[in-house]
Amino acid sequence: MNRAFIALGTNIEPRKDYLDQAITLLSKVDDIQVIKKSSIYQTPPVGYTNQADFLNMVLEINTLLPSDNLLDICQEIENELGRKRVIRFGPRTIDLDILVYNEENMKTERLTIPHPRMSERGFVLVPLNEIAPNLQIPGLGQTVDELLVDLPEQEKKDITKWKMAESEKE
Ligand code: A4P
Ligand code: MG
Repeated sequence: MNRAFIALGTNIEPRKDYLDQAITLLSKVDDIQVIKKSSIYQTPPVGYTNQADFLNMVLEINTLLPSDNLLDICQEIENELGRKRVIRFGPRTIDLDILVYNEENMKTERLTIPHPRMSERGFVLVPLNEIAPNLQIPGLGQTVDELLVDLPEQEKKDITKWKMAESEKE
């Protein structure tokens, strides 16, 4: 059994529905079990800032799939949920990134693990720290909580736990 962490991000409404649907679709795959879910966080956009705030969260999964097949599944789910690639780092219905896969430290044409930008990103480290603070990030020699402590305050500010507005609840 392989242990992996997947980051989810969305900034097109209905954002909460996209997160829920992505988790449902992942859970439906025979060879994937969702083990842990972080809270949902509201986060200001990073990279390309002229876009709406994101909801981000992180999942821990067990899977029998090799990492490249796991990426296939992530991309199929992105496509199924209407992901369009218009602007790099731009608005998206759903983004599923593989953060960590076992102790792998690898780079192929289509897959880099650990995710190359994860250690600079509050929107990844804050939810990951909630479910796996002691996880060692392969190749970095640091745990998630150590990376988070080292992250500049600027990257963490305005990241807040998200609660659905009363008016949006069914
Ligand atoms: N790829 C390589 N390694 C991986 C991996 N570990 N997991 C390749 C997933 N994919 C990986 O990704 C481009 C290519 O990366 C894929 O074809 C895959 O083969 P993409 O999802 O098509 O494009 P993208 O999402 O625009 O690029 P990427 O690299 O995922 O973007 P980032 O770096 O994740 O940035 N601000 C906030 N607050 N919250 C966010 O979630 N997300 C981004 C996207 C920018 N700003 C954000 C957020
Ligand atoms: Mg992506």
